[in-house]
Amino acid sequence: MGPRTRSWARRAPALLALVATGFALSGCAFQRPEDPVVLTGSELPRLIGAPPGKILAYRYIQDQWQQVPVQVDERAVIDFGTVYDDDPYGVQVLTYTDPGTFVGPDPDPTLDGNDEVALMGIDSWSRAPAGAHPPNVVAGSGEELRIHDATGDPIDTYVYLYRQTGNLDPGAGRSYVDYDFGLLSGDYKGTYRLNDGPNPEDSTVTTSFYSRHFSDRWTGDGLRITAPGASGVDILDRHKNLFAPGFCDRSEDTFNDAEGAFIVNKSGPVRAIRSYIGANSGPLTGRQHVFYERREEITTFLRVHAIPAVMDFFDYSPAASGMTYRSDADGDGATIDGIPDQVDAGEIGWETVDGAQGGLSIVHRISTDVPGLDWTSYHLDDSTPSGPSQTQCTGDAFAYGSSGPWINEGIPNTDPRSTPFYSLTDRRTLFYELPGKPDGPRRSAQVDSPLQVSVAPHD
Ligand SMILES: [Ca+2]
Ligand SMILES: [Ca+2]
Ligand SMILES: [Ca+2]
Ligand SMILES: [Ca+2]
Repeated sequence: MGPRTRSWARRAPALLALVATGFALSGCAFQRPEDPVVLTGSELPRLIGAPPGKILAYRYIQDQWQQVPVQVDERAVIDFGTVYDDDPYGVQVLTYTDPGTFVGPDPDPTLDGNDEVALMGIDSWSRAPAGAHPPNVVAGSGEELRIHDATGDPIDTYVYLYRQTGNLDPGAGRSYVDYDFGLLSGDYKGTYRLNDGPNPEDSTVTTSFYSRHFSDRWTGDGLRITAPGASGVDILDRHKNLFAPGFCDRSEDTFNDAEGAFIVNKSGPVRAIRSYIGANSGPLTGRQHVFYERREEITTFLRVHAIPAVMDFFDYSPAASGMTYRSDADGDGATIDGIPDQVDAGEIGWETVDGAQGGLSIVHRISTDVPGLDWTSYHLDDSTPSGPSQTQCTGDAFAYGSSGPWINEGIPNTDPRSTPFYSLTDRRTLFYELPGKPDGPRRSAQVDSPLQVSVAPHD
């Protein structure tokens, strides 16, 4: 019995269980169906120079090659002025490109070192024997990706990338996520009000596990969990941003109302990307959403002069009533019902909300080089908010389970156009779950320990 056969024999029960139940009961990457594998072109030397549409992914399963979805997202170093169709600002960033925005296409239309290649860990399987390759691929182009889950099963899984000689769809005829950027004014480059919003949208993201809605650049105002067993009602009033509770001079509405621009809007097959900049006197302050089938990563890049504080929170809708809110600062939990609760605050690493409406796990990570920056969390559940600190600046008149990180002290300059400047990014990773299944500690581990990939030539 050779090593490969032995490896297969060890794996077989897990694989059979997977096939039989459709659930990830065992077997490393299969335990993490939420999680992607993302590589840069520089990690895939045999594919450098290939047109993105020619890159295919395969898994090797029961001695057969099976195509699985893969996506190339091109990136380039651009000047922020380009995003605004303006002269250079002298500040550059490596970001996704988009022919549909003023960022434009990547100057190198092939896979180059800073482009990204994304696929899903669950699409990996067993190791292919040396010499085996799928039909219609360029000789010497195969890259073997070995995927390791440091949080789970020690048995690794494999997926293969090739440059094709044919014209197969890199999505393998599937799409895990559908993003419809619906700018109401019309074509983005022809109609977007770059200097003075608002710019109303009816934009949606839909997967088999959730849907999201956006009605302007900074206004995320819809969230339905459609995982098996979830009711699918819209539990979100608003994703909100303020300096302080009830202080309405700055909010996601005022951000929308000033200058701003999109960097990228891109849809599937593996993931969708929505990224933009412009928040009042922070025209380079931006937010990037990356949507996968069961997971969404929201990264907010603070790039603004010194500000007194900032909050980033979800205000749920009355339809979230009955759900249980928890965080790692308050494990007892509180019912979202518009009736005030005592909830402990702190530097929350995760929050969960759970009920018949579905499950949502949210992992928070703030990274900054601001020395000694302290922060806490915010919570307000009150259907009849009153007093200046409970003024609802945006959205409906109610606070249902309003919650999220609150940097409640001054933040020095983070605008790279003036020096010195600090960096501060806030990443909120959402996992869309079956009712009863949110798991803050588990999801935190997934965020902190991504699926590990090692690449080797496969001939
Ligand atoms: Ca590039
Ligand atoms: Ca490129
Ligand atoms: Ca309550
Ligand atoms: Ca509200």
